[in-house]
Amino acid sequence: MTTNRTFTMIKPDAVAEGHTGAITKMIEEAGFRIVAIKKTLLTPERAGEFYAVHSERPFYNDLRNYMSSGAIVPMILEKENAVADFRTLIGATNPAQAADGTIRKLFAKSIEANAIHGSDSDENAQIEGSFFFAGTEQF
Ligand code: IDP
Repeated sequence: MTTNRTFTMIKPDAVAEGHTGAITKMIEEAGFRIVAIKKTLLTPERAGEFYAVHSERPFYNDLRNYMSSGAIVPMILEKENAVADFRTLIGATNPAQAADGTIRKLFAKSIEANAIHGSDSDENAQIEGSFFFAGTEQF
């Protein structure tokens, strides 16, 4: 089912460096409506749960620690073709390969500390949004 929604979170490096406002501005200027937003902290356990799909990867433990190292800003976003358009806006996982003008090109520090998450399917957008937000928090 296509929902026109995606899920994102600004990751600890970008929040700590004060890029939340600039990134949120880029997201809104690209035509996304913010349906839900908050600032919160993941425990290593919750971070591991969010990235459970990567549990066999060599970077999994580092990723859990990184994602629980500081505040994050999760959001649910709405726009036609949201999932694909948002992946284009954030750029490649590795900022060295991210296109000019993308959020990761502008703000990411490394392949791990890459500033922002974007869901890779409508199904995952729904699952990931529900991981952080109750239905009553989505407007
Ligand atoms: P994506 O976030 O672009 O969808 P995924 O492959 O789903 O990329 O990886 C999830 C996250 O895990 C990445 O955003 C990044 O923070 C981290 N990650 C991915 N590959 C590596 C790696 O090779 N080394 C360290 N961290 C990685």
